[in-house]
Amino acid sequence: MDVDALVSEATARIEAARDVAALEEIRIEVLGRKAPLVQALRELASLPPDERRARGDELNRARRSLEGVVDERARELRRRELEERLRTDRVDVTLPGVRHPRGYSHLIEQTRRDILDVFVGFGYVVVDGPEIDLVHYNFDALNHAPTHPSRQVTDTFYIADDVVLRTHTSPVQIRTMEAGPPPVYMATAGRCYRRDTPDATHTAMFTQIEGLVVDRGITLAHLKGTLLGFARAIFGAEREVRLRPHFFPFTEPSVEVDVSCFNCARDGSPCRVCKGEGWVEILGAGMVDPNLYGYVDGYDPEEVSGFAFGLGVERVAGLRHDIPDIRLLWENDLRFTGQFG
Ligand code: FA5
Repeated sequence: MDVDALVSEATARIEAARDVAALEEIRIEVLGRKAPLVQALRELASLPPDERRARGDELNRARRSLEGVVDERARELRRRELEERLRTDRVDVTLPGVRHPRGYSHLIEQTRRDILDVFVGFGYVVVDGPEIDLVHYNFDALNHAPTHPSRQVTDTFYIADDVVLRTHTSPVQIRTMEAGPPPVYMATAGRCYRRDTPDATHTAMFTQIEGLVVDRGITLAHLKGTLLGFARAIFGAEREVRLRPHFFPFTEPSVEVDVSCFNCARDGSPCRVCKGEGWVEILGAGMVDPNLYGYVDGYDPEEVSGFAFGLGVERVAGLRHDIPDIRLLWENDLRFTGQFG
């Protein structure tokens, strides 16, 4: 074997290797177990002792020389590959980033939270109630006469003779009083269902927030003060409220509550929010009818009194954001909902 020729041929091949993988193939051919040079080293032992040393020196030098060339080439190739990667992987930090769309709460949910936050701030406890409820809670225990029109199948979704999709959140008043003695400072929110024909201010499914306070010495003045605080938190610090007589079966006296218009100078000129009235209706309320205490234990109308109120979340959202038709809130067109994200 001509060792010099082998070394110079292998060196040329190693130096010509185009990448790390090709270099590794060549390394196995010239320095691997089956390489002629390595075989020759293995066969040294069979040589006569006087030839063995000189041949051994020559072969080992050749091997070390080739190992050095391989190492050198590997370093060179790795350096080039790194340079190439740095060149092609370069990040242009001035390019616009990729925007990852973030989720957001639906406007109904945002409004629900804003309103509940106000009452939590007043110290109310937030409770939950079932959307499918007994006629007992939805109507009977709320003092609705057996002939009350809202009980009719044309107004209310019945699931069975004695089970309805609740038409309001007021059943939670009775459930809360059943659950424990006074004092009560409770707020609840949730979906309600009515067979109303959909229009700009009505949908068959909508969201109400209900409040109930029962304690010693509670008067209509407390109700008015509470609703004034609520109106100012939600519609602006300058707002006033006014109570107008109304009727609900479960409150006596009952009132409808208006908030002073937050959109106009209130000088009678045309206004799309209050229609020039200066006032906007926001909710129904009243003093808890003492009859209701008869449906629960531990509430003595001689000892305690209370007020309750209920409002429509979609209507409040519509007023605050100038939404002309609350059906938009349920259509879930992202071009609409995205404006409140
Ligand atoms: C009630 O439901 C009473 N339970 C409120 C109440 C509670 C009074 C406690 C006294 C004491 P009313 O039917 O007016 O009242 O509904 C209250 C609010 O729910 C309305 O002002 C309106 O904002 C909303 N609402 C009622 N029906 C619909 C509907 N079909 N679509 C959207 N919102 C509605």
